[in-house]
Amino acid sequence: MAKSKNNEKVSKAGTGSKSGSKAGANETKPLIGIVMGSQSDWDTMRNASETLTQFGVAHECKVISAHRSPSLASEFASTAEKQGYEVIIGAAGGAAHLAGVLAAHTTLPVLGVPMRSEALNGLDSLLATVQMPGGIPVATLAIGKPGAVNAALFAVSILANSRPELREKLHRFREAQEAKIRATVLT
Ligand code: RP5
Repeated sequence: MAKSKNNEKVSKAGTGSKSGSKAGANETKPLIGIVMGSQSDWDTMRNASETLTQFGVAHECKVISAHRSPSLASEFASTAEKQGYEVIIGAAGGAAHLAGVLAAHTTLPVLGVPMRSEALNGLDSLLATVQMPGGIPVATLAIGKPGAVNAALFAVSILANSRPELREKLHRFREAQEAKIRATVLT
């Protein structure tokens, strides 16, 4: 993955062809923005990035803090649609308002991933992310690594609505998971 600025990583993997007017074209512009509140979230959120890479989905990872860099947060989210993003993943821990703040500035789908925190083991992050008042939705995933992986998978299923090749990859992913379970022998 290329590093473009201090706080950004860009994956240029294409998704293959997109249905509609762009059929057959490789999509190398980031479709998913993975935004996290701190560098300390990266160990968890790299799992989201790796999952998107596995599906060949171009994405960008950034550190943006809702409270330490509030204007950057609003600038990113309010221009995300114009920049071509289709889904934003927002990850934060503690008083985890990042996903909600991003969602306040865009109508793109925002998926929230609560980080495991030191003080309350992520329960604080979960409640802060999930309890959005009606009107500004944040679809919240599980705490930590499973949430990071599932946010990426959820983002892929959103993109797959208009990209048959991604839908096919999701089917193959599920089949591989099932085959692994079926082949499990307890010793
Ligand atoms: C949140 O505070 C971040 O998302 C992170 O999970 C948590 C702790 O941040 P650091 O103090 O490690 O930078 O804003």
